[in-house]
Amino acid sequence: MIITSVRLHRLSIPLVAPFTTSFGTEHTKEALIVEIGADTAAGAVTGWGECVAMEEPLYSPEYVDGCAEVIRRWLVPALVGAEGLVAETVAHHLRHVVGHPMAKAAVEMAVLDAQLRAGGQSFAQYLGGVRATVPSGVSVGIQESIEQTLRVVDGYLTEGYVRIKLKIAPGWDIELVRAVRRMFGDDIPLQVDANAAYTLVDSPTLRRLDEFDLLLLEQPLAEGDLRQHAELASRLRTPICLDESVTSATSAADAISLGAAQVINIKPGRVGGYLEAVRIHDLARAHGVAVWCGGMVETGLGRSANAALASLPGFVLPGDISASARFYAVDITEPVEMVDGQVAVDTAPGAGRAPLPEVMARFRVGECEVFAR
Ligand code: NPQ
Ligand code: MG
Repeated sequence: MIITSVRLHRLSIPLVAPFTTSFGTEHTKEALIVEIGADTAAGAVTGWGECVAMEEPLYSPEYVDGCAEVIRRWLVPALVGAEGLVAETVAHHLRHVVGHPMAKAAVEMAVLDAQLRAGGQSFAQYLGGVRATVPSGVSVGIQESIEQTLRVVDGYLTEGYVRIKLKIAPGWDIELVRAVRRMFGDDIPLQVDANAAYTLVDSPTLRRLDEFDLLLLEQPLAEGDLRQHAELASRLRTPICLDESVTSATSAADAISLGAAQVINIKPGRVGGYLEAVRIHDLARAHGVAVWCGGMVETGLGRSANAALASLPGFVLPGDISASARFYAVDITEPVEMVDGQVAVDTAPGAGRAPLPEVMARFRVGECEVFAR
């Protein structure tokens, strides 16, 4: 294909409730959507990509307005002149730019979406999906009280979510998990996510989680602490799952080799795109390491693409792929639905759904034409 136009859309979308993690509270989703126009053998097509970077660099070094700048100044100029551009060569054309996986992933997703729309193939078909639906888990933010958390968890279980993930932080961990287990029993699939809030000094506290039979403990230590995660894993029975630490197939291989990750949370944005996400899936599967698809509070665009990824055979644990309604009263695409604990994998060409212009207009806080031929 040849890229004929690139437009960035900055949106601020209200959340149904504030979402609090160990690193902060979000009231809105600060979204960045990449729209690419391309000429292909099948004619002119539009491709859509979603950048998952947050408003502030608290989860990872990237942040949404920084991503827009990197896309505008360095990524798009490196692609517009490329002859015979395909999604499979986007990462190669962008390799001179150090880091910025979330910015790169957004651009690659838009190119892939355009390519698959032109070719009439869905994300799931292209990526190698084997399931028509994926089990739907939900991530529960830090609440005002344990009682409030129990009410929120009860609501999600009643809705049908098949797995609960509790956000934890120092001082908001053992008694929380104990209360949830006491109220809902030992049979509900339950896991916790620390978003890097602990250090190895906390291992006696974290070891107390072992009595609650959790599916996993997600990212207890800092992003760069692979060796420390391996040490912690040797002290705990609960499997360690890495999120922030896995930024590429290379770091996934390091984590597996070191014994730092018994499970891996794959987020396409964090690792530079859906193609690298599939490579991590393949690597983990070859090593017998379970993976599941994480979430970054995506709009329906990224949410649908994540469901497609999660339909690959190595995704053996429920992901953070909840319904649009978990976060949004109004999504910018047709909402992703959860029915009987499952999210359907879209079968339409490309990412399955596209942003609705009138809804984007409602939430738009910025727009930039990066390139037009
Ligand atoms: C995680 N996500 O697994 C994250 C981090 C996270 C679903 O738990 C706005 C945008 C708020 C992205 C809060 C879930 C967010 C966000 C948390 C991502 O670690
Ligand atoms: Mg996480």
